[in-house]
Amino acid sequence: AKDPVRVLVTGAAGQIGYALVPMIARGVMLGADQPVILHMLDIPPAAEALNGVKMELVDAAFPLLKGVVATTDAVEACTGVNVAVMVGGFPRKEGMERKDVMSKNVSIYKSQASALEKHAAPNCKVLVVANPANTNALILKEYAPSIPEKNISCLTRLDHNRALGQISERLNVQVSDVKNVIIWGNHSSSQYPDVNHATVATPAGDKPVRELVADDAWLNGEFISTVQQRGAAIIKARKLSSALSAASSACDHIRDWVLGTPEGTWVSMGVYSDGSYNVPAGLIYSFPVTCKNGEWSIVQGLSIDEFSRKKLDATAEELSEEKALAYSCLT
Ligand code: NAX
Repeated sequence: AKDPVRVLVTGAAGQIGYALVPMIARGVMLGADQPVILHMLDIPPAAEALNGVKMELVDAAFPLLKGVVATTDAVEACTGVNVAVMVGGFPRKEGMERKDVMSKNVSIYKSQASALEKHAAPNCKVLVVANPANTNALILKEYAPSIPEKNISCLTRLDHNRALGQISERLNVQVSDVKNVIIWGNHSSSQYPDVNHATVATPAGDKPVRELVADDAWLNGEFISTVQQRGAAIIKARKLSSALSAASSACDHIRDWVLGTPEGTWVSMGVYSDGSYNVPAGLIYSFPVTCKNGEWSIVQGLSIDEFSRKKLDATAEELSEEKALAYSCLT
């Protein structure tokens, strides 16, 4: 039998945490033959709720779950973890300035970066979910210099999956037959969901999404804004933000990273920019990536038309501004 993998979930008493931990314990994230030990971190006001989640995990009697650590101590939570899913953060409350929210998250991610750097297992893979996800991941990277930048990412897979879902609904095809959409940039409404290289599997082979949809006005307009605004639409409908879809996408992100993407398929991940596609280096930016042997690499050589170029640049611009704001909070 395989040795258990230790998976940290921060903010585990929150709503994404509540959806995510049972998925991990069922093998959705790391495979049906991979035992896991869950490490759950939250803050003292949520300690009792966190303990309730632990009780439910025990009650669910998951065969793959070999242990549960539930704690409000970041060092205890980070010790020995192989995968860290950072869902905890400070939410934007009504009337709060962007800078105040940024400042709270910068201090959280700065201190959790140190805890991870000092106590996580070597080669720990980190996924930041909490918003502002790209910039929180960047702060984490800066303050955990011994964690390779290749091991730090943020979640844009939910946006990617939303784009697949919209195409599937529009064409009335199976979502599993749609592939190679791309989310470029920030996990915010400036993101660019790009279908220029996306295809649908048909009995006659893969067909371009653009050809099948045959409605550029929709693809360049409503499709993009629907994906960009989907989070807000969920909040409007549910009075709560996306949780099950966020949790499921976080599992997809880690699973593909660890176990690899299928041949001929890429996914979107927020990763440290090396300047590919003329995206400024030094931002955590969502790119199309393939994964193999536990490492992602940015898909190279895709053509970028003028419409796309503007959108790639606009979301990069927003991320540069966020980065500057984050740095201004550091002093
Ligand atoms: P909740 O408010 O339900 O849960 C957040 C949890 O984090 C709470 O239990 C809170 O006590 C805990 N927390 C706060 N500070 C902490 C700290 N310093 N250490 C550990 N835990 C801490 O929010 P939820 O709906 O679960 O969303 C969590 C985060 O995901 C939010 O930042 C949200 O904006 C972000 N999202 C990101 C998405 C993405 O695709 N990247 C999509 C979904 C979601 O909106």
